[in-house]
Amino acid sequence: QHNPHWWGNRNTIVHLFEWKWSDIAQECENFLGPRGFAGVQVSPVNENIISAGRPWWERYQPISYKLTTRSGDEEEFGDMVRRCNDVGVRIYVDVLLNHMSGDFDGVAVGTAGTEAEPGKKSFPGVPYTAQDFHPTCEITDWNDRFQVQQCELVGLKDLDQSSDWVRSKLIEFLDHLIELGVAGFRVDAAKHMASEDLEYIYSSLSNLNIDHGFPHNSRPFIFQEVIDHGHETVSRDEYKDLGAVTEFRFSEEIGNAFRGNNALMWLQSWGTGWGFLPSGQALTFVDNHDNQRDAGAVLNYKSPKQYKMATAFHLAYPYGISRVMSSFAFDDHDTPPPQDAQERIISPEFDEDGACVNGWICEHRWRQIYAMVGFKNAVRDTEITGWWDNGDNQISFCRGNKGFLAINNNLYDLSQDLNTCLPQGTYCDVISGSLIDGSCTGKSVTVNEHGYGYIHIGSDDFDGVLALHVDAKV
Ligand code: QV4
Repeated sequence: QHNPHWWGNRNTIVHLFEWKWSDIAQECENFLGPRGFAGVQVSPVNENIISAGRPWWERYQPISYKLTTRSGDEEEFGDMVRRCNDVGVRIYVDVLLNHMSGDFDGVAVGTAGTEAEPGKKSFPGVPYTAQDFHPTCEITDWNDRFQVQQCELVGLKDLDQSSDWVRSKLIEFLDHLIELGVAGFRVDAAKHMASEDLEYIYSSLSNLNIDHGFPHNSRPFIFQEVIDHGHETVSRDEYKDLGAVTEFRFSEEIGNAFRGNNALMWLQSWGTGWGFLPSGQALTFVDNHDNQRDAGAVLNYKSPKQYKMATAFHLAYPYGISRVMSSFAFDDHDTPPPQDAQERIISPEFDEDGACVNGWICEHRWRQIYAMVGFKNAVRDTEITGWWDNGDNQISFCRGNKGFLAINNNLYDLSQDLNTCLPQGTYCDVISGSLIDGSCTGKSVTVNEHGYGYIHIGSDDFDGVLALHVDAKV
């Protein structure tokens, strides 16, 4: 279940973290479809516990499988899926199969109004009772398989996926989403579930809904959250044949490289050469909603120049199933999404350039990022050729004769003739500007009959990247 069911030549997923369904529906129609995005990962859809201050992570504490959250209800969800599919943008849902909510004093009321007593492992909305869960214990040793898979991840009540009842409820929930037209799932905390149990669940799912444009016998796309930095007892390899796996080493290494801890010249062997999973099994990202909040190597929107360079490389280099992050501004781990005084999530608003203004970051609307989504579509199915580097932090390469990327992460200028591999002509650099009505608002590069062009990226240029492709020929 590794096929994401992309439409046409599209090939980038965006995670619209905490967005409301009605806003995503509009975003599909107004922005993602026209810009060639392939799909959206949406936040958890099922009912969750209500935590004081409404941190984003309350949505990782389920109360029932009713499709009502702060992002909207079932009707709005269904409407979003249909409208996004209509413009060729797939929906992937973040699903919580590992656990229900953590402890709560007394009776909790979820976002759909369902009551539960998590402390007693009682979730009548499903229903689940204590016997559907593993006995309570804490994970203290992350290399102890029993603890990782049968104890409670941060105290979240740990479902027993070997039980027929639990399996049937999980399958029913996922099938309901398939019926509504989704293309697949991000499986949260997959590492905390036995791969045999997941295999049973995935293989029991219905085919995708043909009424939403999926071919007969299409299997749901699965990508599993397994954090494996290497040498872990529970490894990514146990899951990779069941579906794609989040490749966290990609995120860490790309952050390291673009923070300057590792010369970019080494990226020539990026991918399996770095010990990453085979391309078709790897879900790749510069940052995700968890690790963007951790200090460390991982880059996020707070280091925009480096972040845009890393994203350009991510989307230009042919490796992995790419996902870009679209965040809201945060100060700390618990910052809630933009919300009003009644704690309702607010809709993103845009300025005249299309950038988000009211607490939403919308990296996917940054020109340098959506332009690379277009680049990736334009160069689809080409190989990497013509690698060049200066022995340090200046690199360039071609994608067949369809695209060319150059990056300068040195503190001096990149100025020289380079092989772009492109047909003769003038091309618009889609990073510094856009091609509008046949003229380029940024740098343009003239490519001669041998495919060479003069490339300049100043060390103090606003962006450290230059990208040319055949769909942006002046
Ligand atoms: C607290 C204590 C615990 C204690 C517990 C019990 O910290 O030590 O056992 O109380 O009383 C929130 C709080 C957390 C709290 C917990 C339970 O932050 O402090 O525990 O709730 O009340 C998200 C957040 C978590 C959040 C959780 C549930 O990141 O902070 O916990 O949602 O709301 C590992 C896993 C990996 C996981 C990653 C975070 O291998 O699978 O940790 N990633 C996924 C999601 C992530 C999500 C979960 C898993 C859980 O990407 O966003 O956690 O669904 O690496």
